[in-house]
Amino acid sequence: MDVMKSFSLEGRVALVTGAAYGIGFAIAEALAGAGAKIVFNCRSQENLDKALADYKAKGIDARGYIADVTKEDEVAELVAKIKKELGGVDILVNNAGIIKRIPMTEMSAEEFRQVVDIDLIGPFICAKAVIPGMIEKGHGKIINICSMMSELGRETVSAYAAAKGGLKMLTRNICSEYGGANIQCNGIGPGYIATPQTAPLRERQSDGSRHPFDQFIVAKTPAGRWGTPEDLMGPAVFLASDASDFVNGHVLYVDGGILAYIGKQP
Ligand code: NAP
Ligand code: GCO
Repeated sequence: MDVMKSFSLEGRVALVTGAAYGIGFAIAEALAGAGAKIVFNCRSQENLDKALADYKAKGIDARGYIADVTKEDEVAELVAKIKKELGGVDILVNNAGIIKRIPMTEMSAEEFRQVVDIDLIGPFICAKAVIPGMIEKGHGKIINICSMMSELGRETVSAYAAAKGGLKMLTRNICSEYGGANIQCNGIGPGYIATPQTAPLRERQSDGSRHPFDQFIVAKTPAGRWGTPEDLMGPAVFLASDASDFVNGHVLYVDGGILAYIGKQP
C-alpha cells in the first residue's frame, strides 16, 4: 500500500466554514496543498474579498461565498452551488465559531444563545446539509473544530464551553449515525492558538509586559508556546484523507500537551 497516497485529497471538494482568516484559512490552505478544491464562507463582503486575494496570493483558486452558518437557507444555497459547480462536498470542516468572554451571571440568555447558535447549531446545520450528498457519493469526511473547552471549563467562557462540549458529542453522534455510510466525523481540539480570536488574551500590558493569561498559557503548555494555525494543518489533512478511514468519533487534541499537564509547582 502506498501510504503517502492515502493522504492525498486530489479530486476531493472541501468546504471550510469561516475560513476567511485564522484557523480556517490555514486548514483550507493545508487541504488545498493536499490537492483538494476549496470552498469557504464568511459573513462579510469585506472579509470575503480580502480572503479571496489572500488565497490567490498563495496560488489557491478558492471559491468564497457569503453565508451565515446559522441560517439554514443560506447553507442550503451554498451546498447547492457546490453541487452544481463542483459535484458536491466530500470534506466539511466546521470551523466557523465565536466566543464571548463574560462572567456567566452577567451574561444574557441572548448572548449565550448567540454563541451556541454559531458554535453548535451551525455545525449541525452544515453537517445536515452535506450528509445526504456524502451518502450518495458513498464517502464523506466531517471535521468539527472543537476546543480544549470541549474538556475543560474556565471563568467567563460558559457558553463557549457548553457549545464546544456539545460539538464533541455531536461529532460522536454523527459517527454513530452515519459511520455505516462510510462517513467519518472527527474533531480537532486546538489548544491556545494565536489568532484574532485570542488576540485579547495576548495583548501587551500598559507597562509593556506580557498579558498575565499569555504568561499562564505558555507556562501551562509543555511545548512552552502558543500554537499557530499552521500547527493544525497536518492533523487536518490526516482527518480529511483516506489515511483516517478507520478513525471515527475521535477528537484529536492539537494543544502542545496542555491537556495532559497538571502544571509546574508554584
Ligand atoms: P477567528 O479568527 O475569530 O475566525 C472565526 C471565523 O469564523 C471568521 O472567519 C469569521 O468570519 C467566521 N464566522 C464567525 N461566525 C460565523 C457565522 N455565523 N457564519 C459564518 N462564518 C462565521 O477564530 P479562530 O481562532 O480562527 O477559530 C476558528 C475556530 O477554531 C472556531 O470554531 C474556534 O472556536 C476554534 N478554536 C480556536 C482556538 C484558538 O485558540 N484560536 C482554539 C480552539 C478552537 P466572519 O466574521 O467574516 O463571518
Ligand atoms: C479562551 C480561549 C479559548 C481558546 C480555545 C482553547 O478564552 O479561553 O479563547 O477558548 O479559544 O478554545 O482551546
